[in-house]
Amino acid sequence: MDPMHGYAYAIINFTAIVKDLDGDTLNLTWEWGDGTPNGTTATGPAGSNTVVTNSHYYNLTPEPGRSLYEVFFAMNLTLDDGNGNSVTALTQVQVIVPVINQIPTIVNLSAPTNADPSDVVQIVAGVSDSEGEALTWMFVFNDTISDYQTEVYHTGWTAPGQVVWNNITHVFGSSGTHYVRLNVSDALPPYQVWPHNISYTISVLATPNQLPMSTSVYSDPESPVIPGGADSVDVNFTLQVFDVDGDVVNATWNFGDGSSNEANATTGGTQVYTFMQIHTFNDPGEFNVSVMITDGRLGHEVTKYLILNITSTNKPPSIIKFSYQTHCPQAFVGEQLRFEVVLTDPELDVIELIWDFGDGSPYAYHNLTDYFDEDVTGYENHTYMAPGDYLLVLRFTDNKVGLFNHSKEYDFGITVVVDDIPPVADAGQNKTVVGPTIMYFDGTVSYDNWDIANYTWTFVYNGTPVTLWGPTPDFEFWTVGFYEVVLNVTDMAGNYNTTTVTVEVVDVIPEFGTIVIPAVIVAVTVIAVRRTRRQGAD
Ligand SMILES: [Ca+2]
Ligand SMILES: [Ca+2]
Ligand SMILES: [Ca+2]
Ligand SMILES: [Ca+2]
Repeated sequence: MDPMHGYAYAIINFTAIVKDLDGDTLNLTWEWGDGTPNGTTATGPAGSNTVVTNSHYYNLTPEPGRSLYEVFFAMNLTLDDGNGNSVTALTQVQVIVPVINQIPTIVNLSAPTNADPSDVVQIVAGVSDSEGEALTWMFVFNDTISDYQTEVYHTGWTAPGQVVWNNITHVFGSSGTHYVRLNVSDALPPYQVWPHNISYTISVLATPNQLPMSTSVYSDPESPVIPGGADSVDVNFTLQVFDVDGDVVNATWNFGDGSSNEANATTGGTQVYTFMQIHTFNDPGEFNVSVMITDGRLGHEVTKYLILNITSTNKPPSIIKFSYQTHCPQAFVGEQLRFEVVLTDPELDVIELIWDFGDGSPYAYHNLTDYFDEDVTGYENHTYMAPGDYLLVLRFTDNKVGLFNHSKEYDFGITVVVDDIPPVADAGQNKTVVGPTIMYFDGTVSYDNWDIANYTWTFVYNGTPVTLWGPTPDFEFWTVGFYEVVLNVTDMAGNYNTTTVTVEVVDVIPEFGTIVIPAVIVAVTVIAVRRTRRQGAD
């Protein structure tokens, strides 16, 4: 037997009056009727009424769910006089089992008050019994016409008073009121009767679940405007939702601008909920704002749309100044030109600038951000490699949408020519100097319509060719003689021109110069040279 079951017992005292007409000694056999071994006693010579007593300990096993009930035992007492004479007397022993067994208690029986007929509905049932006895559960489903389904469950022994949960699921299948009756008993058949069979009934209204409902989506402001100078506009959205079944309603917002979805949810119930979202739009345009609401049931998705038109007062950028430098009114082939453009934008937006030099060379791309006093400047160097008339195009935009056209263009015609004008070489005046001395050449008076790229001075000194480079080279003459120095001047385009300057190196200054003015100049030059040398020696 389960230890929880407990036990009871009864000590029954028996008294019998016996007599043997022959005065024999009597042997008594006590059959207790409970299956335990018989008891045996004996009398002395029992010629007259003799009182015999005995007692028996009846072990009683209490039965589940039963209180104060009677148990009967058939006790047989047999007398034997040892001479083959015996007699048996039957006595019915009535024992009342004194156990007080409490009835179980239905602690909980619950289900949703409303359910879709096709829903799998959970029915929660909890029962406790003071003795923790094994329980029999019977769920009876009734559709107001008949008990159409009965389910029976058994649960085992628990600690006394522990709540036993026996939750089940049920599909009601048809619309209308359904009753769920739970009968619970802690007794075994045939004792599953009141008061140890208790019952409790709940009702569930089965009605088809309805889609959630909502208002339209509202935006505030209705027609949002991104003000010039601002990067974005905040828009408030509202939507009211309602579910007649009290289901939790979830909403998924898509703002149509590529941003992540946002969500709202109710906490259930049949009141009207208002969903709110604040979203920041970074660009003007037409946006399809959608909200999908659902009560979580298959096919119960409801979507509402709002076409939101966002405008901007942003103004486009413009060019303030365009310039470039060249050596002539026209640019030369091979000349590196430096272009400069100054732009402005009312909102100081980043300006995307594309340079198209019109000669098929790759475009140059700039993102101008470095504003100074509301202006931003772009530079680009470019060299045209062939002569011609080119159309230089600047395309620029702030990549904004707003007032006016924000894709702008600026054209500039530029003529590029080949430099075919040679430079003019000038090697300075012929000179007569007293050797030894350092002769300082000066070709800086040479000029070209573009630019001189190279100066080369050549002469023969002591039978050896000498080459000097640069506009102002120098050479130390020791040997008296008459030297013809050729200056070759080459321009950036490779055109060149030559000239000759003579240097006469003498021992002494001639007393009389053939030409007065050159002699004076030479003298000045020499003095200057000597002064320089002395200073160098100091
Ligand atoms: Ca009980
Ligand atoms: Ca619903
Ligand atoms: Ca702008
Ligand atoms: Ca030239």
